Amino acid sequence: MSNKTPIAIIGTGFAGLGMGIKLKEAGYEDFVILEQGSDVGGTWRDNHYPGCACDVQSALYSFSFEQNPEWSRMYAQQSEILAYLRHCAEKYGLMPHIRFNTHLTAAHFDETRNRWTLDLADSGRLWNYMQRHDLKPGDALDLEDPELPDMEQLEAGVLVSGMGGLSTPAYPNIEGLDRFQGKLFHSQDWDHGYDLKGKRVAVIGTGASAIQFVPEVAKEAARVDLYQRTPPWIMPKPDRPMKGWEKALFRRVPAAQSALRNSIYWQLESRVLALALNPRLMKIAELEARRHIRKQIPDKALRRKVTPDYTIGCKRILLSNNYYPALAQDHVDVLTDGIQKVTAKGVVDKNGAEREVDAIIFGTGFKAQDPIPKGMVFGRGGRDLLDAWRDGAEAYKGTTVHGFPNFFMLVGPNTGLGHSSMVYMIESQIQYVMDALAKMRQKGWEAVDVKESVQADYNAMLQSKSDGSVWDSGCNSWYVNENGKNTTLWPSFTWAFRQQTHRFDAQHYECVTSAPLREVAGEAVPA
Ligand code: N01
Repeated sequence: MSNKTPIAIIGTGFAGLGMGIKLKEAGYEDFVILEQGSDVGGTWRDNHYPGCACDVQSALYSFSFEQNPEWSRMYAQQSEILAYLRHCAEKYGLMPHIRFNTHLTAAHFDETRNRWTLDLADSGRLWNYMQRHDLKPGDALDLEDPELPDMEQLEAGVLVSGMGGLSTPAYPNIEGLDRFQGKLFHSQDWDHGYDLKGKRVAVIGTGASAIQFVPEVAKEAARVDLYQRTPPWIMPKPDRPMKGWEKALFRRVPAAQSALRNSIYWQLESRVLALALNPRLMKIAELEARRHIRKQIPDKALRRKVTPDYTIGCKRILLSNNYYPALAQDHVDVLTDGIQKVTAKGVVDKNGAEREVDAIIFGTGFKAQDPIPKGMVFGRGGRDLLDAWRDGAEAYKGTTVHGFPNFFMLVGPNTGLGHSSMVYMIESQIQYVMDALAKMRQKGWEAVDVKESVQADYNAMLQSKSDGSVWDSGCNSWYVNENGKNTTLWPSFTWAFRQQTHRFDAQHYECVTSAPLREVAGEAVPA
C-alpha cells in the first residue's frame, strides 16, 4: 500500500464511515481510513456491555441517506446498530479503504510542505507494549522510547478525525485499586467471559452506561453494591418493538419512515427551548421524572436517595424503564456515603465500613474533556493540540482549530448533544468538510487554517449562549470543564448548526496555495 494519500480518516464509527461514504459519492477514490480495531463500528463496537442500547430513536439515530426499515425496536440495541454500521461499510464500498489494526500514535503537520505525517503502529504490538508499561488508553506515549513498536509513516494532505469524544475510558482515582484481588473492569471493556452468577459485585457510577447494565448485572449477581455519587434524572423510555406492518410500510414507502424521522427530530428539537433558552420550563420534565420514581420505587428512603437535587437537564437526562425496579430489589443496595478506599477484598466507604466483593465494575464514563490524548496531534511549529487547548478544548464550528491546518474534527468540541441524535451533527460536519475539500481542489489551496480571531470570536459567542442555559445551572457534569467552560455541548438548535456548516466559509481561513504564497479570502498576498 502507498505511503501517501490525499485524505486520511481516523476511525470507523458513524463519523469515519459517513465521511468515507460522502467522499466516494463525490468521486474521491484515493483516501484511507485508519482503524485501530479489527472491525468497524467505533463506540458501538467497543461498548458491548449487557443492556447496551441507544437512547435516541433509531429512525433518527442513523444516516439520513441510509434509512433502515428493519429496526427491530424504536430504540435499537448495540448489536443491531453495529450490524447497521457493518452494512453501511460494505454497501458503500468502504472496506478496501480501511486499514484495520492500525493505530495512529502521532500526527505532525509539516508546514514547509503542507502535509501531515502520520506515525502508525500495529494495534496488537502497541497493546502489548502498553500492557508491559502499565499504560491505559489515552495515556501519552513516550515517542522516544526505543521499546515502542516500529512505526510506519503515512503522508496525508488532509487529516479527518472521526475519533469521537467519548472513546477513552475514565478510571476513578481511588486509593488501593491496585491492591484489589478480585475482578476489575470498565463498562467499555466488559469481560463477557467473567460469569457474574452468584457473585458479589460493586458498581461505581450511575450514568448513562450504568443505568443500562445494572439491571442486567442484578439478574445474575448474588448482591449488587451500587456506589452512587450523584443520582441522574431518569425518564420513562418510550421503547417498543416495531410492528410487522410498520416495517413493511417503511420498505415499500420510504417516505413514511422519513416522516417518522422528521417527527422525532422536531419533538426532540423542541427540548432546546427549555434546555438552552428557558430552564424554568424544565420543571415540567422534573414533575414527570419524579412521578417515574414514585411509580417504580415503593420504598421512601430509596426514593429520597435516587432523587437528584439539581435542575433536570444539567446532566444528561437518561431514559430507562428497568433501572429503578432493579434498585428496588432486596439484593441491590444504593450506597451514597462515598468511597474511601479499596482493599484486597472489597470497598471501604467514607464511614470506614468495608463491604467485601468479588468484582468491581466501573461505570465511570469517559475522558470527555480530553477527547484527543496529549502527544498525538502536532500542528504548526510542532505545537501539541492539548497545549493549544490548555484552557479547555475549542474549535471553529466544532471542526477546525487555528494552527492545525487541514485537520478536520468530526464530533469535535461543542458538537455534543444532550437532546438529539449525534448522527445529525456528524452529517452536518461532513457537509462542511466536503465543501472545504471541493474549494481546496477548485482553488488549488494546499492548506487551510482557520484564523485565530475568528475562532476566538466564535467561541466567545458559544460561551455566551451557554450562560444561563440549564447546563450552566450548577451541577458537576462532563459537559463543562473545571473552569466552567462548556467544551463539549452544542448550546442551541441542531438546525442552526446545520445552517452554519452548510458551506465552507473560506474567508475565515488562511488559505495557502503553495508554501511561500498565501491567499486570504481569495486574494493572493505574500506570506
Ligand atoms: O458516563 P457518565 P457513562 N467515584 O460520565 C460516576 C454516552 N452514552 O459511561 O455524576 C464515584 O455519564 C459519575 O458520578 P458524578 C452519553 O453521552 C450514550 O455512563 O460525576 N463515582 C457518574 O455517575 C453519556 O453521557 C448512550 O457524580 C464516580 C458516572 O460515574 C456518556 O456516554 C449510552 C467517580 C459516570 O457517568 C457517558 O456515559 C451510554 C468516582 N471517582 C453512554 N467518577 C446512549 O444510549 C465518576 N463517577 C446513546
